Amino acid sequence: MPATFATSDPHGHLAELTAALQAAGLLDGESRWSGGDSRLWVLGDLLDRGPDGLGVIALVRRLVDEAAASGGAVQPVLGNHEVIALGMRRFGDTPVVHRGVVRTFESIWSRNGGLDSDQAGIDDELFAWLAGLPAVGLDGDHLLMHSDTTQYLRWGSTVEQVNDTVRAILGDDDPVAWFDVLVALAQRHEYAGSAGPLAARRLLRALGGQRIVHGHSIIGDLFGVRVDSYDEPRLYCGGLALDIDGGIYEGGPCLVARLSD
Ligand SMILES: [Mn+2]
Repeated sequence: MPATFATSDPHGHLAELTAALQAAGLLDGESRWSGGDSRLWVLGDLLDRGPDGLGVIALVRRLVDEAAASGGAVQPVLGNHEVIALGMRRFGDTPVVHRGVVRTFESIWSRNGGLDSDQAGIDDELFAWLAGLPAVGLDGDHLLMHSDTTQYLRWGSTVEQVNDTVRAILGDDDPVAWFDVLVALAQRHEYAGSAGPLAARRLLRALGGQRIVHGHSIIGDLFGVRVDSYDEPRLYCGGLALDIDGGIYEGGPCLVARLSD
């Protein structure tokens, strides 16, 4: 059984991501895949906020090919910042009436660390690649996704349905439907607190797996601790959820979780 790893929310921090993957034994000194038949999940928010989102995307795309050639796999997952960046690219400052409110992708993009340098590199080919990323994945007992929300269930009751629905929306030109995806993926903290286990079980029962692995909510924020006070993912929700977002852009660690051997 090959080893399975997950990392999340690199947000344009190419050097930190590279170093973390090297420390995990998945990249060599030349930044080439050295993980053999291991599997690595990258749980979204590749770009925005940090200096080199395009560099992060280029690394991940190269590793998808290199890992496959070694009998392993690298599987990126859609984050809310991919949707923000793609929405900015496609709809820009076009006013969108969403739930009775006039909004634009540009205002959300600019208020959430969007970078012109990332936008400049999103050509049609990269747009299609990002828009085609799965929203959720199942790997053994692990259910992997970007956001700690049950909103995924609005798109279907199986992993395949959820991914097909989101892909169809992002493959189309309806800005209101795009905004629905954006708002849903911006939700967070639903597995925390006393209601968390019920929410987590509902998601796991529908989509499969025994444990949710997510990014999106920085461990320091979710648990009210300093981002320099931890160097491991945080298991919570009675063991039903694992938060792997160390909070790179706030000075926290780039975490690489080893999910199984
Ligand atoms: Mn996020």
